[in-house]
Amino acid sequence: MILPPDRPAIMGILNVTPDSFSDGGRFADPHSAIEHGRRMIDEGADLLDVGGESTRPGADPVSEEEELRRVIPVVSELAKLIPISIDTMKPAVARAALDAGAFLVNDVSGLRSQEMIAVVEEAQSGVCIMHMQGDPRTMQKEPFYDDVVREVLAYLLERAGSVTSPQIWIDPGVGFGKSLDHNLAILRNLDRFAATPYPVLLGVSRKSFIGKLTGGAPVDDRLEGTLAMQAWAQIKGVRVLRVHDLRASRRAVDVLSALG
Ligand code: HH2
Repeated sequence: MILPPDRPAIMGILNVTPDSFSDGGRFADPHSAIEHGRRMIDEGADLLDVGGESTRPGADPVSEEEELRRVIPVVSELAKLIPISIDTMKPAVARAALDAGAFLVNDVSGLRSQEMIAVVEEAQSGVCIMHMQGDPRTMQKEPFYDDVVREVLAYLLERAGSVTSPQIWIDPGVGFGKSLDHNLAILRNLDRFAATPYPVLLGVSRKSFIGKLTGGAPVDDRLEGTLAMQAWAQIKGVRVLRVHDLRASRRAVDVLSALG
């Protein structure tokens, strides 16, 4: 897809899962997921990110069969209406979703798997490479870096060099094997990510670090914190914002983009 030149694209989050950290269970059946996707399109989404496996800290992995059952009907239907990315760590799910009409693989495991690289290469699809230290079950136990910004950036650039996809996005992976201080260091330095040749995607929506910075606000009460951080990301040159709250995010982006 062609990214808007004058504002970040808004990627609506569509979790077809019973256990995602903020909207788990709300759109777990394909019918309600498709309806929610349509609502996000009406509210100004530029693309939708369909996922069938929660990656929240401690989440249990889902079988390939179950993940396919959750996401493929949703991808097939919504790809007729809007660009779709598939949020998966499984090469077979990525391949099936691309066949069903998705244009990009959002791989939160950051193209660690040769098989995933082969899927993207063969389809010449888009890919978003996200950085994660460890895996979802263990990643928040004791994340450690000498220099988080340098290490995450180096990882993303190295992996981006491993594919010839026509559309490569990078994502520092806020909350994925990172402490509050690690997240803040990355956010302070977003311009270093934005200075690479690759568009930067960022997901801060409703994440736990926003709860921590707002006196322990619960997950359904993190909108102001989310919008504040997304505005900062927009100013720092982020090209794609991954969001739960479509209408509010789109309005905030449109107002800020009026400044040019
Ligand atoms: N965050 C989540 C999932 N996928 N993909 C990218 N590229 N960047 C992110 O920051 C990101 C992501 C986690 O959020 P969510 O989908 O709301 O929850 P869950 O993983 O529990 O389904």
